[in-house]
Amino acid sequence: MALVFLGIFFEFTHGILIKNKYWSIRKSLYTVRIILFPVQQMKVKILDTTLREGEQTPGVSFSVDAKVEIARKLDEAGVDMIEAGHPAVSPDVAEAIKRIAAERPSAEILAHSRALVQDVDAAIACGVDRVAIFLGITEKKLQSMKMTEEKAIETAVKSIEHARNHGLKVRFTAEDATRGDYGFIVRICKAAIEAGADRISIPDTVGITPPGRMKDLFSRLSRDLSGAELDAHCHNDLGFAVASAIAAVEGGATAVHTTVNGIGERAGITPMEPFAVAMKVLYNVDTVDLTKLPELSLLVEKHSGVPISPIQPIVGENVFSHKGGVHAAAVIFDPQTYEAFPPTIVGRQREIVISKYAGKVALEDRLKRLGVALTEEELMKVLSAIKERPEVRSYRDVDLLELAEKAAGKKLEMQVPKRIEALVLVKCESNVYTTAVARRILWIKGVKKVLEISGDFDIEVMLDVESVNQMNDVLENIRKIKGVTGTNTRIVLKKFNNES
Ligand code: HCA
Ligand code: CU
Repeated sequence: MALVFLGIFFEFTHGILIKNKYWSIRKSLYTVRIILFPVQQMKVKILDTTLREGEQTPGVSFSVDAKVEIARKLDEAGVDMIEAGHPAVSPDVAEAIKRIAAERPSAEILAHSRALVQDVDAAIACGVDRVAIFLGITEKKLQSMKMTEEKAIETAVKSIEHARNHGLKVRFTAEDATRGDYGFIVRICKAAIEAGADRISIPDTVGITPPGRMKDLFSRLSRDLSGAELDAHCHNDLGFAVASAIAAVEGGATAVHTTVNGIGERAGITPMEPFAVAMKVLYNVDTVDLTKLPELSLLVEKHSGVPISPIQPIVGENVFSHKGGVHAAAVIFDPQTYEAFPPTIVGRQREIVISKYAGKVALEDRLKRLGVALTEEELMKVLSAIKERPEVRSYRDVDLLELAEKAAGKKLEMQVPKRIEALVLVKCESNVYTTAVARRILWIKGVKKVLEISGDFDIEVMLDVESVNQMNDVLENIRKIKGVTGTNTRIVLKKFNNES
């Protein structure tokens, strides 16, 4: 595919100090990043189903208020459709859908439904814009429902017509389509379209379809079901969910189903974050506001209790950090060397980790940012001290300053604000698994250590942060964790230590 220049990203990087004995200048305050995008312009809508598919994650049950809060954030981020739940499941699911629909967000609000008139009635009662009616179409599923193909078509058509007669838009889902008989899928979908469905969902219900096959399937269906809008719903059982969703779009899908953080049945479905970023970076296709992704992710982590892994694309703690000496040096020279796209496009920042893997360039750069300039010999001393302590996973500014003072043999003043250390005592609800809460706290940026303790409180957290504002953020993030009932914070004024 031919490429054309379409995007420029400006980002602030630190200055590099170039000096000799007569002059010094600071250069390259900005990095200009040019990304090439394919010419062919695609369009795709995002349907978020965190509240329906996401609540089918084992262990997850969102409160009605949590659903309303998540739906507001999804709407703010600019998703096109919100699948708010399956009202026939339980009264609280129906209530949440009603409340979300009543807020009249910009996004289209959907209710999920079996191909049953009473399910469709439950959707109508919620005041949604659209009902998503699903029916299993594989031979096995039809056998289990004791239905012939003709009966299945009749059942689908009946529920679709019922919804249309009550003024609802309809999406028809041919459940497990990627394992179904192609001829029958086309037949039942054509009947659904004729009955009034204007969207057809083609789910890879068990996450078994690799991207190449997904693209072919959507190309064929776009041709054979001309006129219908096609949705891709990709499960992640074999790790294909993002790739197959992108392939489906290449094949002709006009909407992709996602959940925040990829939650859902079993291994979940396409996570919104990498899908939306891939659409922008690879195809220059705008979907949602990318800078909203980290906060959406945290919100869903909090309400679902499903922790984000540090290596989760886009939103994981580590994914914009560079550790290896070679990597760090290259990134300091030019971030593009080891970055697919600038972290700023999702509102995050790059970090350079100083550990036994660090090299001279990374260390010098970090010390320079602290306003400390060392001679070559002093720098090498600090570096070898760092390499002698492999157990230190990531050096903090205060530790580096201490090493620099030792190497220089004199007191050095940091030109950045002194860090704040604090101890936070955390109380949990009596029925929560404290270790799960402790693990989640450990992933919050600024948290140094987490201890499970006995006594009036359940967990003790040691913080090391740059400012009072950052301390507030950390406390806020701890309080947001499901199961945390309260915190009690003490700031460290002085420290006495027996460790070397
Ligand atoms: C389900 C099945 C479904 C439906 C997807 C869709 C699937 O959990 O009820 O309606 O597009 O994966 O097939 O999630
Ligand atoms: Cu699904």
